[in-house]
Amino acid sequence: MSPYPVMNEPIALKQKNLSLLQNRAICPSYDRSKVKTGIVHVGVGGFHRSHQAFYTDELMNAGESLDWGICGVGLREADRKIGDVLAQQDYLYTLIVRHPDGKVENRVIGSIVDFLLGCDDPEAVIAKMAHPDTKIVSLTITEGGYNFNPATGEFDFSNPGIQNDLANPSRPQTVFGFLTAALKRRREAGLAPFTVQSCDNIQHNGNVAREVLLTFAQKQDKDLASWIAASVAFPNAMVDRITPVTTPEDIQFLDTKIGIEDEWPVTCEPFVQWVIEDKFSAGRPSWEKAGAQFVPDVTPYETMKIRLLNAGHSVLGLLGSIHGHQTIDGCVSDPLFESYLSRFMDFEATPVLDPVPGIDLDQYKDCLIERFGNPNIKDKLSRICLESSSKLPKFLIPTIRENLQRGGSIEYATLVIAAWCYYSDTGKNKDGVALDIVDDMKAELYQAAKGTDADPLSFLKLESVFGDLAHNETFAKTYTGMVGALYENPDVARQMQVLLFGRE
Ligand code: CS2
Repeated sequence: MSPYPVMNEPIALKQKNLSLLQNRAICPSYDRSKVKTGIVHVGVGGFHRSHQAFYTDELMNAGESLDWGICGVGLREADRKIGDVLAQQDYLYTLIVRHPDGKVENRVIGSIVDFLLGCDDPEAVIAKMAHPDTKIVSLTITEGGYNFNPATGEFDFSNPGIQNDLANPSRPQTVFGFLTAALKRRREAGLAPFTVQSCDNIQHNGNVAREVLLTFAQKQDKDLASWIAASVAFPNAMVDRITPVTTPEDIQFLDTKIGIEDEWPVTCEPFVQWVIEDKFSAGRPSWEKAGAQFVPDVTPYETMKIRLLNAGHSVLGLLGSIHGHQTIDGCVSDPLFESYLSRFMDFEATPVLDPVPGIDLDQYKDCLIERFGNPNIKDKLSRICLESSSKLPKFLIPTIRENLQRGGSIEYATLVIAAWCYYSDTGKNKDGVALDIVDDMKAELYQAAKGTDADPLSFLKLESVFGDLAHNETFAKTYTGMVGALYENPDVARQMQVLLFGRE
């Protein structure tokens, strides 16, 4: 029997219908008409909606201040759809929290109260960021959005959006142009600056945001750059909640089983974590009351999360794609992949991690495997492998480098790089089925990978990704053996078995 009662007609998700939806989902208990916008958030993807917006909604439900509502911002044409859907639903959406045992909690989130599209009306976005009520501008702009070369750390001024923003400061296209234009306006108006709060999976995300913004601002207005350097806070943070891409089945589930018409809900796991440095320029919500943790130094937490969870995802994503797996839970239910992931975490990632205050790493890793195995979170490998060129330099390559320095094991991670080469070159899995590769560097990755026959190290010569890794003899030797074997026989499971058990 279905665990859900037979529903009456589905009800459209809108403010005026919230009282009718109360018995179908947890709904905001606060008066949304009294919510002020204290946060402007750039990048309203699934992750922002399952994480920061969720924490903020929790706070308001708990009776905390209503001064921290969120105005979502999209900068590109591709963000138009989410803006339109949210506007049509009075900025409400449903978070579908799926537990491993099949339990589902549906919760209507009310903390987003507005949305602006930068490419339509840049002035409206600048004005909102410069508004006296705005205290925080937060970002989920993806690992690649910080616009620096991961190998050299240099800011990419050749990016056409950056060129536009330097030439037309009042009609910016990139986040850097918007932030500087709004901070300039606040300074001229005698207002305190907002905090710039990064929520991306980058080691020292706040420091990185500061560095790239200052580099950009210096080119535009040195005096403004000095003011930003002296007065804007950029807290570092570790953010975590697995949030797969919304599927038509999620929409259908809400409509037919729960009776909520929501055009763009978000599905996520029950686990959620946010560890933040308590450094804010103009105050902050009491997110600790909703379970966030404020610490003086977030470094060990973020390193742990990026090098175990995110790197673990990439390990499964690339090896699993070639093998023919489709999802992360599909990978960890395969004992070979589960053992491989554990071994990578225990032998390669953990030895180069510092101790993390209050966290038992063995428990953390067990919990990761359990989270990855949640059979109700169908996290597709295509999402995990998306933009690998900006993920691997942050998630996996630092572990290889540090192990090379201290003579540690590198085999498990190196096979992932070899698999990435094979994947970029052939675009197929071991059985010849085409894979859907989405990466800003797709063409360069393909060019470099396709030279492997003539020169086994060809792929590594992409210096913006690998830096000087090809010059390391130990790495070059290990990689050459693995990539050669993979091109000879793409049955990646054979090589995984050899590493795990010393035999096929
Ligand atoms: C994933 C992350 O994009 C990726 O490769 O590892 O999106 C991951 O699911 C989140 O960081 C979880 O917090």
